[in-house]
Amino acid sequence: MPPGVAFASGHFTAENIITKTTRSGDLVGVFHDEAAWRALPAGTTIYQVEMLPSPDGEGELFVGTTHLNPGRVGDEFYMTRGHFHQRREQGEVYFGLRGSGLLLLQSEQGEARFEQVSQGSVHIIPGNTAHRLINTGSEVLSALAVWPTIAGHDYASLAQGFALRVFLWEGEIQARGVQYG
Ligand code: M6P
Ligand code: ZN
Repeated sequence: MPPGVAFASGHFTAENIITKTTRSGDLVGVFHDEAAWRALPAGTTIYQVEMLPSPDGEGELFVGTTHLNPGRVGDEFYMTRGHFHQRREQGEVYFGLRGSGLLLLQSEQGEARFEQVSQGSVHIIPGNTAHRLINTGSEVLSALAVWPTIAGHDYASLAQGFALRVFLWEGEIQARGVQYG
């Protein structure tokens, strides 16, 4: 049997699945409201990534699913750390499996935009584009991703954060630009 993915839960049906958990305490400096972030138990799971085993090397692909919990740090929705690829020219595909949220995309020049993620949505992330998932719904947001094994992750270039943040403000989902300086 080849590996599969259960549409309802987004979980892989395969042997040798590799799982990585990202907890609140891992996301230092990621959320806007530092006091609210400190108030969360450091062991609170924000997201988990399941991956199928892949060979490494030019031309090979990773397949993984991110399961991003619903919740907020202060008024800001839970989100992944987000990254550029170390090999900047390498792209990626995201595919919405369950839940609802946003895919935040940002160019090297700092221009940011969103795509709506929902069950069945397909997102082609071009090269040279940072990407982050944001769960604006009340269920787990699961999205399958396919990316080249050679792509690598560059988190350091986003140490200042993305140019847009997403909050629940007076009962509405609101994106706000961020001023750095
Ligand atoms: C997706 C892919 C992975 C990534 C993961 C979590 O599954 O894009 O490469 O690691 O999401 O995102 P991040 O690394 O930004 O925490
Ligand atoms: Zn990526």
